[in-house]
Amino acid sequence: MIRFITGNKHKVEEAEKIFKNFNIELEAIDLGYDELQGTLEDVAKAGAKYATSKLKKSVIVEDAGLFIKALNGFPGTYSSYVQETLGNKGILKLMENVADREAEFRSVIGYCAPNIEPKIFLGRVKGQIALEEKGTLGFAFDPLFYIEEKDKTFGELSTEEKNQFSHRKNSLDSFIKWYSQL
Ligand code: ITT
Ligand code: NA
Repeated sequence: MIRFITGNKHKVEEAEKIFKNFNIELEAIDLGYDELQGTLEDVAKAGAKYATSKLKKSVIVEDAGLFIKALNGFPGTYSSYVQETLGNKGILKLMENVADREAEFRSVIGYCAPNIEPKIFLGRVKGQIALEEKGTLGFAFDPLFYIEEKDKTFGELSTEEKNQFSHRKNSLDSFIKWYSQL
């Protein structure tokens, strides 16, 4: 069993399905901890360490974000705040008349357990910022994130489809691979 510390129910839904394929049960716990500002890696490490010290148990946390090349990686580590303030409309506005639409979602899983230092696992996926929002599935930036091979945005993909190659799938795969040989 894995404890996933998060306040984001969409992440839980995606992660549950991924872990299920490995016959690992997921327990989601919303600890409501304050995130420090820093790289995804710093935030994931600090979050995992904090949650372990609170619960005295092994945990994973995730810090994720959308990095847009033409905006020098913005919103990046500010993704949560930017989603709540500018939203997808605001991102589209910033990307008006910008030809280079290249973007990347990144996910960093932080794992910690009592008496060990936190470990991190990175996952990424490349895509394009669409010209308009498309689809009602997924969450947050998903309707903006266009995948050329699928000719669809993440907002038009079911959880199962998104789970085939998302940043979260890649970081969790790398975590599960390591965890399985502990
Ligand atoms: P936690 O409690 O797990 O921290 P959170 O929603 O604050 O949940 P993050 O800080 O990891 O999550 O993620 C920052 C933001 O990036 C998140 O709120 C979304 O706006 C966006 N984001 C992350 N993963 C995404 C995904 O798969 N699809 C769309 N947007 C995503
Ligand atoms: Na967060």
